[in-house]
Amino acid sequence: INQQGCVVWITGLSGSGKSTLACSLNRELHSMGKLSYVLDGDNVRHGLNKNLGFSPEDRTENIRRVGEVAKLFADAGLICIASLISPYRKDRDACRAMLTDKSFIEVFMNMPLELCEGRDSKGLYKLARAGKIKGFTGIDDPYEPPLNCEIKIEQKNGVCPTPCDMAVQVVSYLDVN
Ligand code: GGZ
Repeated sequence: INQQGCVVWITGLSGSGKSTLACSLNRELHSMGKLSYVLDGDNVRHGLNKNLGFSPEDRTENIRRVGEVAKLFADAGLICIASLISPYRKDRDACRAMLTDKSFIEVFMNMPLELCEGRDSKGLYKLARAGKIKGFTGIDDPYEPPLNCEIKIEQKNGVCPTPCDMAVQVVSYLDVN
């Protein structure tokens, strides 16, 4: 193995396609013989971060811990794919600051709220609109979009890129071979 580690940090609203991209990118990298690993907010919250909720302080701690773990993976030479809403800019920037230049690649899922809400695969937006979940990102908790991300994933002519298209976009940026 001769591989330089890095962190691909995927940020965006619930339902914006973060996990889909993470999974597709992971598969693509594996098929290229690269070592990669996905840290997904939803999964990490069942283990490492099961004592954390969705208050601003807990989200900050969630991101901090995942950032530290991602850094360890990168130090070990892996491409670590972190997919979390990570709604606050300062928290993402703190993760970036843990890593050297070029080894933190921020990917912004730039999908309109209406699209994410329309998908609502788990019915969480509906619950948030009904006031049954408080502090839901995009509804009554802020999402601060990146100001200087490396990669933006967005619709073209009103069409969403496929999981494969998204993965290819990231892989080309990473310049792995
Ligand atoms: C946002 C919430 C909330 C609130 C539960 N706000 O789409 P999902 O369901 O499967 O993924 C979301 C997940 C977000 O966890 P993260 O660790 O990525 O969030 S953060 O980075 O902000 O710490 C969503 C679900 O948890 N979920 N309550 N109030 N998303």
